[in-house]
Amino acid sequence: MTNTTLAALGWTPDFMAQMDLTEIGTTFPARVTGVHRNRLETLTADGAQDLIPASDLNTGNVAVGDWLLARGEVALRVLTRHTLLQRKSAGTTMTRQLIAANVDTALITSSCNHDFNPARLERYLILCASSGIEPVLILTKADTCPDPETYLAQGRALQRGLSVVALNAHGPDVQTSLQDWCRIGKTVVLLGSSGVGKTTLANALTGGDAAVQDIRQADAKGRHTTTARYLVAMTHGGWLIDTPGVRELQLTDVSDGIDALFDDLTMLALTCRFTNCTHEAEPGCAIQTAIAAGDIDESRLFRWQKLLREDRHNSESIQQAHQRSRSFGKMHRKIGDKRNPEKRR
Ligand SMILES: Nc1nc2c(ncn2[C@@H]2O[C@H](COP(=O)(O)OP(=O)(O)OP(=O)(O)O)[C@@H](O)[C@H]2O)c(=O)[nH]1
Ligand SMILES: [Mg+2]
Repeated sequence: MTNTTLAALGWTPDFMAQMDLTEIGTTFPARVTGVHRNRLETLTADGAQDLIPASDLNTGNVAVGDWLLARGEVALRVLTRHTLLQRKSAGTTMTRQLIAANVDTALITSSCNHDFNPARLERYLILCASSGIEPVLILTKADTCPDPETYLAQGRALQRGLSVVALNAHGPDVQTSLQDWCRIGKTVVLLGSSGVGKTTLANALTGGDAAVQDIRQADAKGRHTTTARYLVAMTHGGWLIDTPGVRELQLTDVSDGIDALFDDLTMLALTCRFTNCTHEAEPGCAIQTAIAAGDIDESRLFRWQKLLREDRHNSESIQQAHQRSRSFGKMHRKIGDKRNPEKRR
């Protein structure tokens, strides 16, 4: 096993530092490239290897991009991640879904057309801010847009210092345009709605030929061409995770990310006369004053408040669901104890 190979896979000294003495020499690191219910696809310093999860390793808690320690054919444990992207699962179930682990950069993708939606893009930016992942906004289909510059300006306005790139995902310059983020040992993830061109970009960066949507059906609702997540090598080094488009990204436990993206509003709110100001009609509201002066766009205030309400609701609901399942477990154990003569004694 060579360290250069592991480093190229994204292995860093602080993963090494997590191995205890009994694990050094008896286990080996493996990076997860695909997750299945009873099987994990990985890459090790010796190449691709399928691993079986140990009995106490739930593959529901393993994400593409994770580093595992393995012995023989068995995956033993997941090493603490540098970063983790997760979202609230679709539908009403109060669970979180892991998207990808140990990602350095998120390529948040949108098209330069009616698909461009600030509220939707802000959700991805918040997810990145709360996970410590650098976001880059990629605006695809610049070849079909008469004025990409207006979209570039709108994109830059979403977050201070945000890198925004407009391109044609079918064009010859994709690798050059994105080379700053696609380097040896680095991992990028493609995020964005269905049909914006994530897989087209992935193919350009990996030299692959994964299926992309037929452009005539690109607007058909509910069509998702990419259905699973995999870690794939990029042509000039680095690793890429393509993801299926999500219709609406639901956030949970991201209040720190919301504060970071809307830090100007958060700071301004501290100067309102009332600490519990709702920024609607109270006297001395610093935010309403800034809106009246044209310093803040009112729609941004609405988006901020909506996100705060949603995050609070989802985080509380998930906590309540956990509490419910804990008390259910306790009740179950008590009933079990009563029925079990060994424990009744
Ligand atoms: N003209 C043009 N077409 C593009 C560009 N990027 C993507 N497309 C087309 O847009 C359609 C959708 O692209 P995909 O790459 O499948 O989109 P996706 O984001 O992976 O979609 P899901 O897998 O459903 O999430 C395809 O027909 C692509 O050929 C671009 O920059 N310019
Ligand atoms: Mg796709």
